[in-house]
Order: sequence, then C-alpha cells, then structure tokens
Amino acid sequence: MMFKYSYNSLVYYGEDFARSVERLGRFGYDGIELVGEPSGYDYSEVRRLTADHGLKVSSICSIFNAQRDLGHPDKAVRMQAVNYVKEVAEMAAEVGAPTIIAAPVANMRIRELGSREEEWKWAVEGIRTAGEYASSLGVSLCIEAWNRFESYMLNRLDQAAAMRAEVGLANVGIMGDTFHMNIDESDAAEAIRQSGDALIHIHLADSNRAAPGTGHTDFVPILRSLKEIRYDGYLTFELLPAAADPFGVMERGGGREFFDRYTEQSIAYIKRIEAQLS
Ligand code: LER
Ligand code: MN
Repeated sequence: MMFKYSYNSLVYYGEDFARSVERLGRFGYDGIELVGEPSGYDYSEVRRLTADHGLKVSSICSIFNAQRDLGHPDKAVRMQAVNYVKEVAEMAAEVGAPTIIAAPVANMRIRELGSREEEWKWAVEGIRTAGEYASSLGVSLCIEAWNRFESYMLNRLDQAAAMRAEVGLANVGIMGDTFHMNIDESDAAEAIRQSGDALIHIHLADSNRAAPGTGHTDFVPILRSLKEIRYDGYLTFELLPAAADPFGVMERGGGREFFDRYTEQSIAYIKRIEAQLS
C-alpha cells in the first residue's frame, strides 16, 4: 500500500487557485487541502481544475477564529461555529473531499473563558451536531489537537481520542499534526500507534513547520507507525513560515520558499523514507 500525499494550500497565500493545482500536479501530489473559507472558492472551478491536474481534494482545513469557537460560553458564538462547520461539510461534499478538520476552540485560545468542564461539553455537543450533518453528506470530520501555545483544550492525540469517544459518531475521527506533536507528545510514533483506526488524517511538517528535512523531526518512526496501523488517509503537508503570525510574513512578501521549493522538497523527502520502509 502506498501513501497518498496532499499539500495544504493555506500557505499558497494570495495565489490563484489554478497556479496552486498546476504546481501540485507537476510535483506528483495526489491531492490538495483547501482552506475552510467557502466564500473563497468557485466549486465548479475547483472540480474542473483539480480533475485537469489529476488531483483530488483530500480535505478541508477549517479556520477557527474568535467568532467560530465551538466551546465558547456564548451560545450565539457556538451556534455560529456549528453553522460554520456545517457549511465546510457542504463545501467538502461539493468538491468531493472525504474529510474536514475541526478543532474544539478558536485558534490561539490558550485558556478557558468560563468553566473548563462546560467548554469541553459544548465542544463535544457542537462537534456531534456538525458531525451528524457531515455524516448525512457522506463526509468525515477529524478532531485536530494543537500545541499548548495555540489551544488549551486538546494538545495530544489521547485527548482528541477522548473527545471523539464522547462524540460517539462513526464518521468522526482524530488527526495528528507533527508540528504540534513535536511539542506536546512524548513519542509521536507511539501516539500514532495508540490512535489506530481513529486516526483518519495527518498534517506533516518538520519541527520548524517548514518542509520535512529542514528541521530535527525524525520522520522514519512516524512513517513506520503509520504503516503499522495501515493508515490509508492522506499525508498532508501543512507548512507555515516561522512566526506566530505567518500570514503577516507572507503579506510582507516573505515565505516564497513555501511555494515551489518546499512543495517539491516535501514530497520527495517523505517518499524517499516511504520507499525505505519494508
Ligand atoms: C491547523 O491545521 C493547525 O495545525 C493550526 O496550527 C492552526 O493553523
Ligand atoms: Mn494542522
């Protein structure tokens, strides 16, 4: 079994969609991960251009900001967040993406606003409501754990698995991101092994969030554990410039290496490791 590869177009900041898919086709990718901003896409164009370049939409990376917070004490904010995830699920169904990503609280919310227990319960309820809707569209939802500097609620895969168990839906799984795992897992490969079938998506980045091979993460045991659990989802590179405000860097014209250079380098580096695994 061979892994399928995709690249999160989040880092192709400001780029025309046609250029992004052309690049991914050229470097041998199987898919593209889209940014969860439904208004930013013309779905028929997405279907046409991905097909033209032999690509699938692997997944959709939802964006959770202060207005889209599933665990927020304010009911109106929670409802907005649930409606947002439902809209992303509709987008997935439109473009043929099997999976959408969800996180329980807004990105960079590093502490509770009210009671931790209540916020957890609301996040579970929100993911269940959105997950049921996604299921009716034939779409899976995976819960992503972020490192401690980006979220207080889920920092490791075992915590994401506990939340998934409470949600209790067959189409809801969990996902890892090796950038976050490098910070908060004691053993990334073991965390993957422990996740087993529940792991339905993964983001790959090196320790510096740049292309694999540019930092100090050892991808050999990570790929070996994915093989051991017979992981059949996409390996999606999610790379970002080295700043807490990566898009600010890109607005100032930085991060050009994340376009051609890292797109080419990432898949080549990980495929070399894959080929060495027996
Ligand atoms: C999203 O997949 C992620 O990993 C977070 O760091 C938010 O960008
Ligand atoms: Mn990620």
